[in-house]
Amino acid sequence: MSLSRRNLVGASGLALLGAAAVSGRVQAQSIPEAPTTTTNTMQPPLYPKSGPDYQPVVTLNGWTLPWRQNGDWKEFHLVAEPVEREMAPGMIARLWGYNGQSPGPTIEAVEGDKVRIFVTNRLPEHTTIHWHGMLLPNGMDGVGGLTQPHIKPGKTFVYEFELKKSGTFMYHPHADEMVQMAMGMMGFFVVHPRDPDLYRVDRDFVFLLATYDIDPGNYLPKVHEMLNFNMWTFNSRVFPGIDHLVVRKGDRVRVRVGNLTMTNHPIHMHGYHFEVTCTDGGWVRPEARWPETTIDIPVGAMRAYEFVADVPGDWALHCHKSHHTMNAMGHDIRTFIGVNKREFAKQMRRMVPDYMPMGGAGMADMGEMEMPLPDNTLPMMTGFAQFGAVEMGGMFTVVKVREGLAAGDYKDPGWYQHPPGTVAWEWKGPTPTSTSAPGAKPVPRGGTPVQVVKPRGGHGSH
Ligand SMILES: [Cu+2]
Repeated sequence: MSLSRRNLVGASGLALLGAAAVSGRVQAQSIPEAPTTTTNTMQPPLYPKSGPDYQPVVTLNGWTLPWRQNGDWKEFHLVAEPVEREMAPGMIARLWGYNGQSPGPTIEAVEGDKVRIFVTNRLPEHTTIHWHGMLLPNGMDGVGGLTQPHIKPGKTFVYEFELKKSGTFMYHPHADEMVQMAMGMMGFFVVHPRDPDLYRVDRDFVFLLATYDIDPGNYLPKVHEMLNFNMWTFNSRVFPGIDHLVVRKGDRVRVRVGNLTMTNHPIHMHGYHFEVTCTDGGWVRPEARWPETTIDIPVGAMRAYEFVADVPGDWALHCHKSHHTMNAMGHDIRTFIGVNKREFAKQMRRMVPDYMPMGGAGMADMGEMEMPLPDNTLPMMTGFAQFGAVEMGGMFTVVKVREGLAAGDYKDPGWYQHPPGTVAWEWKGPTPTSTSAPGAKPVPRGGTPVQVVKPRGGHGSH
């Protein structure tokens, strides 16, 4: 070995030694395996086998990354790579993600843990990982160019830090962000309190909001899109492909929602008044929690809410922007409400033989319509439940609260069996004709009140 080579090794060896004193790097002798999956249904929670007890989270249509203990360190291995994600049966998206899926696996650890995360880059371009919300040394913050060199294709970098606080964090690249996040690179990082009883819940669900612009018949998102997305997803899945949140009656439930899209999403849950208990800045003190039925998830933020599941049923959980509960929607669709479709369709069919008129009385008929679709796209509104078409897509799922489930049983219990007499029902008797509200002036049928302005002075000259 030449002297210069020896010097070079010595120099980097010195740097290693300096870091080792802080990080215990000498213990990082080998890279742990990188578990991978192509499954897109919710995997069972990963209960801790050692260390402090905690209630593990479940990731809608996702999974938790297994780790190995190496001395004081919990070691994880993330692989950034191209993946295929089924968004709902009938549509596949070619995305970038981690360990076989997008979003990446959820990372779970405990406050005070030392974590060592190996990140291997199998993308065609460089990347990094930023640990969103995490309090850590600056050089572990993952901002390419600013706090570290980029991870070139084929290379593996190591991140090491101690988990200072419990809470809910996220991970995503801080390198060519516009492309890499538009391609689906993101994941959750949940840190449980060291005290197993602190803020303990019985069920803990996590999902990330992600949006894509994928033209019907295509597989790749258009990465330059900023506002006009057409796939509005929970964990890169759309209704009816999104897992239900199965809950045992009486359980205390937490739902953690992270937003890595380019717009806010007001997440609304039916049937309950919940409390906001955590942001990506940490836990909300119990005396500062506030009641909600809709929680707006700002861009680049996480909100967790909790409730006690005391009312059984099938409760809708969805984004309240109504365009976000639609799939593959063309935004240039005209509004046809009030148009006589029959005459219009006759004229259209002269030009377009298969033309199907839609939306003459609203858009609800689209929910039940079976139209031929291009390959690899989804109907705009779809999904059926026990009473018919739900007329939703996108960011919509169901919280299923049931009596008598076993702890940790997340299996779909089917649709809710309503007690007799508790479902809205059709009136079959006579319906009286409309009458004016007491004190109101008569209104001409079928129109807004016409304001009659009498000419002043009775001359009628105008
Ligand atoms: Cu939304």
